[in-house]
Amino acid sequence: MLAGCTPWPAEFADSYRRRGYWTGETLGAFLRDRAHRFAERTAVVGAGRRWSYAELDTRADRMAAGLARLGIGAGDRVVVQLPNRPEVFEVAFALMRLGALPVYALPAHRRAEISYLCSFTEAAALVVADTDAGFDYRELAEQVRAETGGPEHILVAGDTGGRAHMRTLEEVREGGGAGPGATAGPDPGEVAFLQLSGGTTGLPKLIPRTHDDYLYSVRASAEICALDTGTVYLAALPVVHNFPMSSPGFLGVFSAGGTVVLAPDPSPATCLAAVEAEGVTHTAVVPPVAMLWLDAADGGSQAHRDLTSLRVLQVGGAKFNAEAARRVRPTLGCTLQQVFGMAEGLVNYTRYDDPEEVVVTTQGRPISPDDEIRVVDSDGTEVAPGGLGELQTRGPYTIRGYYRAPEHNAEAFTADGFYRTGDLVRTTPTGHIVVEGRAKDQINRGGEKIAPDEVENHLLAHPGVHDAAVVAVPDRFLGERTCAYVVPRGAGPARSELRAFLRERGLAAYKIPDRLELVDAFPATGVGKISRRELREAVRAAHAPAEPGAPPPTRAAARH
Ligand code: OOB
Repeated sequence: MLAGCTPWPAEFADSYRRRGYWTGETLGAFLRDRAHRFAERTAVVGAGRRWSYAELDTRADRMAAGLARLGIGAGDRVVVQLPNRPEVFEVAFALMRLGALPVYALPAHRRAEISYLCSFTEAAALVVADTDAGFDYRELAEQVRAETGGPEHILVAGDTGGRAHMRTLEEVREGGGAGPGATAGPDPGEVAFLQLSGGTTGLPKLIPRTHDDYLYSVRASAEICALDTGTVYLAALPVVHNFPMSSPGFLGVFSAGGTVVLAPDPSPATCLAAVEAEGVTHTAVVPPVAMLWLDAADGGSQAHRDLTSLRVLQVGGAKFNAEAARRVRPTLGCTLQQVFGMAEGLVNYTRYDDPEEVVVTTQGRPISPDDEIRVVDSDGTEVAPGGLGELQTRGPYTIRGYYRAPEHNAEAFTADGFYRTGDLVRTTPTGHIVVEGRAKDQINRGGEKIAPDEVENHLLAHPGVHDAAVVAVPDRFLGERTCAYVVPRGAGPARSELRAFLRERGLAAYKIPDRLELVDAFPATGVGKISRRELREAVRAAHAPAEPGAPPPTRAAARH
């Protein structure tokens, strides 16, 4: 296995193969097989293009040959930051056919994140769009180059704008010739790509997923979601995220021979128009987006849309409020499916034949009979059935360790290989999971995950900041928003200056605190050095949530 990754112990790997979960297929071979079976069917629609399965397959081969000519090959890491355009599939499959690893970055990431990804993975190339949603990714790539001295190749979907040291994807593809050459292809047990974790510590962790483990979750998801050649799936979220990639996502759709429609943004105006125009049957969104769609369809700006083709709305990434969940069927006329997943592996779905009450009040049950689930208290002891505790899991598609992170792995995984999800859950007698809260140091801003530590470190780099604590504040729309409490040094910076400072440091916009509060001091928390986490708890307790309708501070908080 790729250096810096933790393989499954042999007895587990053998058993997952014996049980038929790991079939020995690579993602490159998977696309080839579908191209044979579904050749002229439409695989992808987006950015004004429609590609058949055969066309996507041929393009991926040509792109692979072109990338190989640049010297990109097995084991190389390539940071891919592309919006929802068909090229993202071409590039991803090309890299995986070569045994090179896409490292998926979100379109929202900026210099801080991309520089980190490029240097941490020692990336051989960075693939970006020219411009998207008014942002110039080529400039970002130049800044990353200037900051990190790498990567060697910058490849642009679209136009390089005359930058001599960048190549367009078209040039790479055209320079490649007909096919991939005679490479044996990667081992199906190898890591196929690296995905970003939400992160709980200062820097995001990378998640290595193998061909075998990932394709199992894809096939099983496509089956649970009953996808077939008639499926038209709208990718409303960035497809590089695990949810629209594999739960069942575009890969599940390819698995079944359906069509993926790429939406450039998740707004109701864009997406509900696409549902009507393309006859979309399935789609996946995060809770705040679901709420916008519900309001737009329910007498709002998109009330005139014909949404009768829509069969399933998946909602996941953060807890979907039961009241909003109840509105899905009457408003959109489709089935709700709750999805509780994580890029580390485990994915839970409510099933289509679950009673309505289960669908609106639980976050589903695991994909696999071999997903092992354990709910434990703070000592690591299993709680009684139905009790509240932290979810730990291990199974045929859940990683055993992050990439190049031995110290973090020692904390994030138990000695017997269970992943500590950091989610507080309880299970129902039917085996469904209800997510009740979080034990981990992470903020979930409408599905976008933020590590408070990472933002605090950026704030602390400002000379006018003495101390900083970033905490979640409840929010009816996003679930949570971020608030940074800052103790200034001397006169201290203005709030607007701090925000500008974070932007200049190249932090993605969703990580910039929604609220900034300047305070004289943080609450005293006893003697000695306290952890950042304890500090955040004290700060949270000292400042009652300001959101109207939010729960009152707890008694412990009121004491401060
Ligand atoms: C998905 O993946 P990630 O890696 O961005 O985030 C995982 C975390 C979970 O540990 C949990 O804290 C939270 O996001 N989460 C949910 C949830 N789905 C994810 N919390 C409550 N209810 C839900 N339905 O977010 C992801 C990956 C694959 C499929 C769906 C979501």
